[in-house]
Amino acid sequence: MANLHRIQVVDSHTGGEPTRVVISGGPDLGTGPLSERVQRLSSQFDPFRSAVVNEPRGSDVLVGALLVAPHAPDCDFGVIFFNNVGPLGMCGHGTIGLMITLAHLGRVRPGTHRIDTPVGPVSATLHPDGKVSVANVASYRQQASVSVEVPGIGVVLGDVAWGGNWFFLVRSPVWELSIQNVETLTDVSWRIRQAVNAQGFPEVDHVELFGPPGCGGHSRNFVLCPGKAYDRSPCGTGTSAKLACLAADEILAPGQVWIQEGILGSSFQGEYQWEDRARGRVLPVVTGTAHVTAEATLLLMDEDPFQWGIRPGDTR
Ligand code: PYC
Repeated sequence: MANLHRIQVVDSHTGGEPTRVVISGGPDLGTGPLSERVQRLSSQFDPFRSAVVNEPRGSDVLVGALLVAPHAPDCDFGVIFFNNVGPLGMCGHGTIGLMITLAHLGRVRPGTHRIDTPVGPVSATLHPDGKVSVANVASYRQQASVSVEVPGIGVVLGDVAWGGNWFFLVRSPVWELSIQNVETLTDVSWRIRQAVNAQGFPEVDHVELFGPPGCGGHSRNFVLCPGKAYDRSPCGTGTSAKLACLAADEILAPGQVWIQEGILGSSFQGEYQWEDRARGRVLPVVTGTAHVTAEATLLLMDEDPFQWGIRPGDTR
């Protein structure tokens, strides 16, 4: 068969949110810091990203994880996460999925492992009971109580915060966070994102809504990701950004547990320690579980008009 390319993957889900780890068949991104290699992925190998996560092999909600050699000397693995529209800085649910995948493949045992990412190294602890704790990059609130005029909604109040990705965490108004309401939640979150971007925060690409918990946690969230898919899990980087805001507002003390529910009712346990109290920087730890769902080989054939996935602009 002419020009058949094989990509070996393992799929998992973390609280309902899928991750596809690329085990082999990925592009050679060279060496150097992962912040540089992720740029190479975008500039030279974007069709690979699309082939792995987009339809017809994937879907808008799927997050890919390309295993690479680490650059940071103390790391055991390197990973570059990406979604339906481009790369992600870090991914909490994806790191939990990655650890469960590596355990499934017999490549890690319970214990703590250092993982290099484009936004810095993180630690992931695989516990004997199968839970995974991710000690994420330092997280912080950049601006509190930002007021945004959103067409069709009115004034929306929220915080801009970093948790490995940039978030707008909405304080008010509050919407009904139920799975029956995801179309409305997607629509309002997308409009909020556009207004936030236009109002001086172009870096914000995730929007996080909050409401009362439904399963015994402290809060429920709905997170809209950059490519307009909503996170089925409570979002690890979004939970990290939330912890930074709770710390800044003195609502949660260091070491105190915060249970963040996602839109499906699955939850992450979060806690933090201060990295630099004066600068509002926290070190979040997010704990959750993941399950392997498939081992597969993706086939890319030259004669397939959609071998690189369906990308906006590809249709005739
Ligand atoms: O868990 O950090 C996360 C995440 C980011 C985008 C989707 N999930």
